[in-house]
Amino acid sequence: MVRKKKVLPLLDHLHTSPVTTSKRTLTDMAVKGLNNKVPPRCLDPDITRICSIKDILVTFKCTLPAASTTTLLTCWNNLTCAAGMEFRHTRIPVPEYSDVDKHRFLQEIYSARKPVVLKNLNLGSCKTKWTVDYMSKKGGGREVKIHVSEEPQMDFIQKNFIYRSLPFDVFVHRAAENKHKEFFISEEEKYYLRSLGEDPRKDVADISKQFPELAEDIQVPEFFEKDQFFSSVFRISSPGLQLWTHYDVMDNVLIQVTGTKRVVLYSPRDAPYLYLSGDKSEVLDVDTPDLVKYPLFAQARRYECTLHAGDVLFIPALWFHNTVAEEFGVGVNVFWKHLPSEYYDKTDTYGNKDPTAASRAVQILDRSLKTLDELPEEYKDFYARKMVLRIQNKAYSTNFE
Ligand SMILES: O=C(O)CCC(=O)C(=O)O
Repeated sequence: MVRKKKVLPLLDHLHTSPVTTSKRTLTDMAVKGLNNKVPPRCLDPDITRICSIKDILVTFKCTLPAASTTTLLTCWNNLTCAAGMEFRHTRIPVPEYSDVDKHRFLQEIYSARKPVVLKNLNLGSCKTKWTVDYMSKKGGGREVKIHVSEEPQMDFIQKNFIYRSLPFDVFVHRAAENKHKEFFISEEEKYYLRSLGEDPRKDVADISKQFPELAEDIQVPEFFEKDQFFSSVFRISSPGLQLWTHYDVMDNVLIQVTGTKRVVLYSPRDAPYLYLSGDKSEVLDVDTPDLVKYPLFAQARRYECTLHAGDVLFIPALWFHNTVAEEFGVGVNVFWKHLPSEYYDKTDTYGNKDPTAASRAVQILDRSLKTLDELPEEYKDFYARKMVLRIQNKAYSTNFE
């Protein structure tokens, strides 16, 4: 029998709606989907109708007593894909708190190191003042570097966007419209501004320096000491624009001043399921992911919230986040150093370079991997597994949920 512990996460994902599938589809699934991991006999060639995905899994469970959760999930993912069923992650709502002051934030929220939505904070006059016309007038004609993309889903790894410069006032008007008379690629192109420092290689973004006339309208929640401040960044998006899943190394609050934004978050503990490339996840489409290519993604726990004008999302360092602007909107996110300064990379102007000790450890790991290459495959595999165990035993924390 399959051990209960392994099957439980799988059962969490069960869909029970009936599916009809043909013998041909089953054979295709066996060949393509199951990656030869499942003996073909579990797919009875005489079955032409399957009552539910659950029935298939019961068959798998009996036929694959030693299957890991990953293998079972792969089977399940492929079956649902092949049967044309939509994958749906369970959504864990991000908790909401109202009227939180510094004391309560530090006592109740901050120490838990989990995202929360803070409502009803005093953010100053920005919420009512920051219309398109006001922003353009006050922000003026200074040049800003923006992302321009034909597709709403921006992909940093495949780079499906270009960088262009526009005067801030022109940019704000363009970002607020759905169709453009003047454009770079197409009349429905999308825009995204992540504001930068004067010289982005040396200076951090600080709206009070780059946009002082607008910065005076916003009151940033004072949840940290002044000397911990790192940067404040404008995030202005066209309607529909989706920003890739990534993590930052500093704590931050995302202040949604106008517009509505959906944010999906994943715990740092779920990094193994996110197919990382640097600080970004390769899984671009978090709603309908390609589970044949990314089977482990089904195991990532999806936290979700929708930010409305005036909401503030606390994103603890290392929490992955993916945003979709449901309408044109202006956000400001504020990063602060929650660790002592010496932990951070002094050349980091974005808040996303790994702490120096982490970067050094990764360099040493790369050297170790090169050294392992000197061994024959069988030995390399054996010692690599031992090293992984050592890392798990020595460096994994047990101090988490
Ligand atoms: O609001 C966005 O578009 C992205 C926000 C973000 O990446 C952050 O707050 O770190």
